[in-house]
Amino acid sequence: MIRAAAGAARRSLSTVGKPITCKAAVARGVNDLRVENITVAPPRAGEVRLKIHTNAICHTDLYTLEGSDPEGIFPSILGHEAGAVVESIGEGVTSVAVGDKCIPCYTPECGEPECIFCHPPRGKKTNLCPKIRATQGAGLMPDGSSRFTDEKGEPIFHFMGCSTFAEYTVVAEISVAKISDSAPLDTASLLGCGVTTGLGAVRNTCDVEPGSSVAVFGLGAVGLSVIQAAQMRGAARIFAIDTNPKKFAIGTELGATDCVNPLDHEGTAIQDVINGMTDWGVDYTFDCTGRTETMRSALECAHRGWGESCVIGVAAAGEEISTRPFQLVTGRVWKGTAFGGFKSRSEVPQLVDDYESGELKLDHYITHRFEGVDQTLDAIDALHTGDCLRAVVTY
Ligand code: NAD
Ligand code: AHE
Ligand code: ZN
Ligand code: ZN
Repeated sequence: MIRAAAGAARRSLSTVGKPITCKAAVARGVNDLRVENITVAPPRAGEVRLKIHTNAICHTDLYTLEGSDPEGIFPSILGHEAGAVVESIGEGVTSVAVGDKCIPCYTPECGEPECIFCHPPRGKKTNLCPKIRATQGAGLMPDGSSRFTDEKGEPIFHFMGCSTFAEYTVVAEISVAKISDSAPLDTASLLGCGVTTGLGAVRNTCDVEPGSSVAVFGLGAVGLSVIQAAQMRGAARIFAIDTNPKKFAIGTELGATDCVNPLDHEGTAIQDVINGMTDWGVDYTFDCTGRTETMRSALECAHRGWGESCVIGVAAAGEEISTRPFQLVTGRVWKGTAFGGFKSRSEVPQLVDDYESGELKLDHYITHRFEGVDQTLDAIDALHTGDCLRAVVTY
């Protein structure tokens, strides 16, 4: 009798199947972020509701808040680099269960046999599953509606299929990577975007081989994780390039052999500076700034005959890249990467395991810590100071 009553009491306290009112940092407009109470509806079929425990702020969140994202919609809940626990699951969800630790991923992985992106023909590798990209880019769930409403009952849009600047969020099951139950969610959140992207740009997109040379433009968490991965791959020479010399210490600690500040070479294009430090250019170059001019510089200091230049940075709406065709005719390859080419659900869990085993060092990326949704703005301010790699907000 007592056991049944306890069960009934637990169920009555449970939020399963009920709307949850919680705090969120709502992007009401360009550079207009407000902490509000919102209501998060229960997950529908194929969806999962998550309790967000930790949020790392990525530059792409700022880029969208600043109005630079052509897909940017307001009002919306931003955030896409988080550690979470499953609060409830919708009908048909089988890959995660209530209580599982997970990382929401903006590159979903449907894994369906007929998906040529999850199962590419002839073994080609990509992580660009398009299953829900259209609705995700429109700030909606796969059925075309939102799970968020504000205090007036008005809908609020989703963002990158994650929307982690809220104490609770709803995401598609195919966007949830289940991770080890022993993983610390603050560090695990880093693997939701920036650091995974840098690691994957080296390992997957460019497959950097031992003994090669690498040049990294932009030493934020993304660029530094490129350096870390290049060092792990045995690169012989690593150029670390940033206009903020304060970044060179950590760059060197992670494996950079040459630190170069473009501002020290006024009047000389940075690609000419780097080319002047090499015989024929650099084997692999990476843009981690989001500046189209720097993307061109990175390409034009790639090695004659075989150099590969990888665009990681996200450029503002309307920005385009250009170069002389001759740069490509003489053997350079211009490519890009989304989430480092990692398949989210099937490959991110291993990165968490690599961190827990000590093989993958991550703690150094967390330079600032904040508590509570209310401190999201403080965390964003920290990223703007130039002294911050990742600010983690714990909810
Ligand atoms: P960040 O702002 O922390 O770092 C950018 C760095 O570039 C800073 O250190 C800054 O000093 C430096 N910089 C600015 N101008 C420069 C110049 N002219 N030359 C050299 N360095 C310069 O950003 P982050 O969080 O590391 O992200 C880097 C970029 O990658 C952003 O554009 C972000 O949107 C993008 N991003 C893309 C993906 C993807 O999947 N493709 C994933 C995560 C982030
Ligand atoms: N909406 C933006 C997309 C910008 C972009 O390229 N996003 C990256 C992730 S940045 C994470 O910090 C990406 O992986 N895009 C793949 C995709 O499918 O969007 C724009 O510019 O339109
Ligand atoms: Zn990001
Ligand atoms: Zn797919």
